[in-house]
Amino acid sequence: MAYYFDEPSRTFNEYLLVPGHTPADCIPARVSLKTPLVKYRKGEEECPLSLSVPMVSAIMAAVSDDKMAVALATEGGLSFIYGNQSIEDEAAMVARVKDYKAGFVTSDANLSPDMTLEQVVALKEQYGHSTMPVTDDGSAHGKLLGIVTERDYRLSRMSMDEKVADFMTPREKLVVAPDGTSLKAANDIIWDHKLNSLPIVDADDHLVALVFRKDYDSHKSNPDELLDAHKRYMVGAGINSRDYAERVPALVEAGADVLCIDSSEGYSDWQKMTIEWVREHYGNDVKIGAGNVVDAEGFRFLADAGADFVKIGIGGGSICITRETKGIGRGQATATIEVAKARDEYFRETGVYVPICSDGGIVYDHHISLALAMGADFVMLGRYFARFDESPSAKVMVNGTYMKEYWGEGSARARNWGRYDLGGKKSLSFEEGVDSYVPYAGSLKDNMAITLLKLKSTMCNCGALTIPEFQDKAKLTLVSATSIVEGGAHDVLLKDKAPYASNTR
Ligand code: RVP
Repeated sequence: MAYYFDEPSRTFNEYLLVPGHTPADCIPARVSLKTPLVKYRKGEEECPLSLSVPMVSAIMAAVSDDKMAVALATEGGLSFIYGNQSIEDEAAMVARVKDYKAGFVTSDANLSPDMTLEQVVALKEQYGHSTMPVTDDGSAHGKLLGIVTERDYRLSRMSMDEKVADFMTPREKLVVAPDGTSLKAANDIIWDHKLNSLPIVDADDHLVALVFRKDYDSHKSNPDELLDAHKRYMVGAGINSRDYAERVPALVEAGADVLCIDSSEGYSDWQKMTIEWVREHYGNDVKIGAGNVVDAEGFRFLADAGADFVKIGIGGGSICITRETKGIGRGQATATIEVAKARDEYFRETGVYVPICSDGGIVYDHHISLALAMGADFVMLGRYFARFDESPSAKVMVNGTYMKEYWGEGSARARNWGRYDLGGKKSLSFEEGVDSYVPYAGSLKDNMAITLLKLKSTMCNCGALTIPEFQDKAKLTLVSATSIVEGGAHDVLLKDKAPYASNTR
């Protein structure tokens, strides 16, 4: 006979936190959001890999590329580069994150000396940069011949045919610094010479990068940034349970800090075999998460198989229709609560703490607080990050409002059938995800600042200064349907709904 769970399957919307005592020194400025990313013997050793903030971006083509990874690591979270691309392309994205030197910019708008003022103006409009290097071949790393800034030309006085060579500031008048110059030293040169930008050149005078005054300032103002032992941004990468023998070595070689098996349903022998292969070839040096599961059995299976963290969630993603098409899944809150209990039991039995990640279904910022209070160590988000400038998808105008495209990995657009496949003919695949728009929301930095402040504030309401303390002290209550109505603005006529809604979703 089939097994029946006693409790219904519940979502985050059905829960609220009840405040606890807030001591006078419990203020958002003192809250630490540091959280473990991979398993460790809690109480005996430090976690070898932690996040500064408990947010990771989803393993999705519409969400996590190298640009997103740099932006998120700057704020203390981590991206998992999407795996539904060739091994070479995924490894190249990982390598670009690891090679990224904060403050050292590879210029995307470059000039050659024979270009015209008209082309300069067009490039400025296209890229929005007022400083453009001039190189012999017009590339980002050609031999440096000069620089053009707005101070070099006057549109009202000059002909649009004038050549760059005739009005650029030539190489001999430029202050440059050699490759290998530290950011601090570059900044000193910028200040000493009252520059706005400093070209970095190699021994043959080829352009390596530009350092801008404003970038150095922003670097200093990111105390949470997630860096490895060599001060490079940390990055994760998605893998699958088919081509791991080729993909894992390429990603490790490229410098991935952590891997995650990306599958809609992770309680399977395929995941076990993938983890075992990694352990056989790399021991514990390569960190690998697994999932997704939604109950204690699934967690135990992956923890026993050696997963470094376990991801929770089936069918709760905003673009996911797995529950409709296949009738499998579980409410994200219930799944998180049950897996968290299994994680704690596993820790009591073995002394090993396996972090868990609540993946999908975070709609409001306060859902992050709820997921953590329920025991998640961190959360994975797709829709949330897809809305920002840094996501790889297109920004489009729909009915007068800016939107970003966002599509599921199980949609016909992504064609990531491997994530859902259990073997068999590809032609028989069916969709488990949709293609959609999400409202464009601006920069990741601005949005995350608000989200994290809300989280810290909630933690203080519960008297907690750290995530483990929050999980320990949190008091949660189920809500009735009518109390949900009471929780929103009600019985008033809203003057302008837009700002209220856009901040939270
Ligand atoms: P959300 O943050 O609610 O947009 O959910 C993102 C999550 O949804 C992903 O991390 C993944 O687990 C899941 N997903 C991705 N594609 C699909 C699909 O097409 N069904 N689901």
